[in-house]
Amino acid sequence: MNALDGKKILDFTHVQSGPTCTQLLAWLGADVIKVERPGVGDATRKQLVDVPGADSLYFTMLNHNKRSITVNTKSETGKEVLTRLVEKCDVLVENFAPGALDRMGFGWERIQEINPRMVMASVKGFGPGKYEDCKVYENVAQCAGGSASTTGFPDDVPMVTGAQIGDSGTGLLLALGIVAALLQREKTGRGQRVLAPMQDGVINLCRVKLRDQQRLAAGPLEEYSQFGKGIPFGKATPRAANDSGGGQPGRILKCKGWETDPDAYTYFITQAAVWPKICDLIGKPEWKTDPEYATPPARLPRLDEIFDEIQNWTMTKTKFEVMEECNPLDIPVGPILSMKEIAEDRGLRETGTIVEVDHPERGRYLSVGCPVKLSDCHVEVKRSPLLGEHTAEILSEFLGFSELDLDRIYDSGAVGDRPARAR
Ligand code: CAO
Repeated sequence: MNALDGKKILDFTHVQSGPTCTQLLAWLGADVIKVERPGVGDATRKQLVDVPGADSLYFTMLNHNKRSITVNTKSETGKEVLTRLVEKCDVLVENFAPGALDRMGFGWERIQEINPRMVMASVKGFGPGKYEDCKVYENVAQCAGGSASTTGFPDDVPMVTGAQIGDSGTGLLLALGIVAALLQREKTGRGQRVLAPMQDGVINLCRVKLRDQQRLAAGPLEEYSQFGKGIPFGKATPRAANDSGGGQPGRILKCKGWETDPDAYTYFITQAAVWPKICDLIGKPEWKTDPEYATPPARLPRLDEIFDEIQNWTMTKTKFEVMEECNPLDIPVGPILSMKEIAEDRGLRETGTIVEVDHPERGRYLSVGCPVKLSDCHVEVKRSPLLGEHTAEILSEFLGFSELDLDRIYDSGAVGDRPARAR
């Protein structure tokens, strides 16, 4: 038994943000039925293809544990099938461009008419307001959500991050909204609309930068490296390079091998509580008592010098040796792991965070497993569905269409070709 067993999700999502949400719901036990256009499917199936003819990794890594039905929801028969799906499911999740569902004839009013218990959940680029009609992709959200203006080096252009905080980040938030709406439905009997705008999702993750924006009014941000360098602050929260976002100063420092290995670095945090241990470790015991270095406020204008000295020590160690020496001393450090190292990490395989999955078209590949672990809900990562793989079983078993209906539905062309075994 899994947490969301019995919950039926009508998955109208595509690309990354929506599929992240429904994949998580599927991992937690929901029956997720992905509706795709016949012969076309989610655009990502054929994007960034590495194995000719097979679904791409982009698609397979975002659509685990789902079933796929192909329906042209703009045709009359397709609308009939979609209506039946809305009747039978608990949640409709979508991340179409604004207005697409209304144009299809399945706006919120209509959904409520068909199934008042349905939760209708959407990812959009922006919430209500002047940008609500815009199409949005990941990097647009990172820029509009304050991430890009605060990421990168102060004397360089704004930067987007590798973590897909706009797409996958917002998808995770949508899943939370859906589960909350389902819990509320238990008391009210009613569904509701759930909206997760990507801009809001990114702003939520950039909270500390809005904190710093307001602190600027009280003077320079002393924990930023730029303070120690004497560079004046402007009107807005600046890009902070690799400075830590909290009250404990941290930097990325070179480790042994950095000259040839682009990832031979460690993150090093000079947490106040372990300052004496750091001083001993790097061979500067006098800094423990020297008033110029002994307290956090005294250190703030000297962070460049302090981190240079720590780096002289880290450069004599590999990033893993730094970890091994610092961990027993409770000094917070973290190796800069490459994707290759993450892919090969035995521990991550054992926890199911990185999983190996078999696929009939592409063979074995790695995927990212469920990021939350529940002690009483066992997640088994299953391969993504082929396009329309479950059309026949969903039409007959899940929706209960009769043989006569099935002949009519297939003949209309609304659900793609009839598979041989379903004839
Ligand atoms: N049968 C018939 N038509 C279908 C269908 C089906 N099964 N599934 C989708 N369609 C139609 C839609 O109804 C829509 O038609 P209209 O334009 O006539 O209304 C059309 O396919 C395309 O949908 P779209 O506009 O959402 O797709 P797009 O590729 O042009 O835009 C994206 C993609 C992501 C920019 C847009 O969907 C969007 O802004 N989504 C919201 C924000 C979001 O989630 N962005 C992140 C995506 S992950 O990077």
